[in-house]
Amino acid sequence: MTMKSFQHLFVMALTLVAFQASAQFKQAPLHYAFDALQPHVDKTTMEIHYGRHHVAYINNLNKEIAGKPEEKLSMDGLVKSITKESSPALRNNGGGHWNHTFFWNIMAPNKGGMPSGVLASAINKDFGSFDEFKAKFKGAATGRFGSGWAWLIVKDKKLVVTSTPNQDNPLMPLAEVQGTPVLGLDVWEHAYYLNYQNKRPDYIDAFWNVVNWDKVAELYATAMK
Ligand code: MN3
Repeated sequence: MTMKSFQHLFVMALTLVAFQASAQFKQAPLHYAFDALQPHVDKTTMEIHYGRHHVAYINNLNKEIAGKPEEKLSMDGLVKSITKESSPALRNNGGGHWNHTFFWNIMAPNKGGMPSGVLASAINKDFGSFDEFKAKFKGAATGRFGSGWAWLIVKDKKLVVTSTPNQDNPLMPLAEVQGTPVLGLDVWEHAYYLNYQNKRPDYIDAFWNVVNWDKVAELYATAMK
């Protein structure tokens, strides 16, 4: 083999290694346009949030797990494996990827309104009414100091409102309140600052216009199995 073809082979092998290392977690396509959630979530925020923030979590996650057993895990498996002993890079970026993937999926254009069926009954049973649930969720979202998420989760077959700091997730064994998320709201400033500045409560109120309750009902049914 000539030196040149050896070098060529070496570069190809390196490319393959780099490709495999970054191929574990990928961003799913957004199932609506960047401007589809306007005026509630503005186009520029969606572009930057989906196209830069979420992508950075994925890239940093793939970098962190390259060559490690975590590469073989599913997204749920990865998040459920994160404990207090995990590296901050794994915790923040693993959570960041899961949380954002989930967030894009529970929103959709021309949605909002009220939940129906089994989910609506469960909300009434566990919170008293839809309005009481919304007030509780808003309380969790406004009360989360700094960056984090507000959640509606299923815990022991009941619906519970909770919140997590940073990119933590209720599926992580380290979460203060553990359960399966069926609804989540990103309350990091990057999620709302361009459109709402410091008015996080206005962003939370607007969120109800883009919640895809059909998707939430589906997640609820799965979590109750
Ligand atoms: Mn975010």
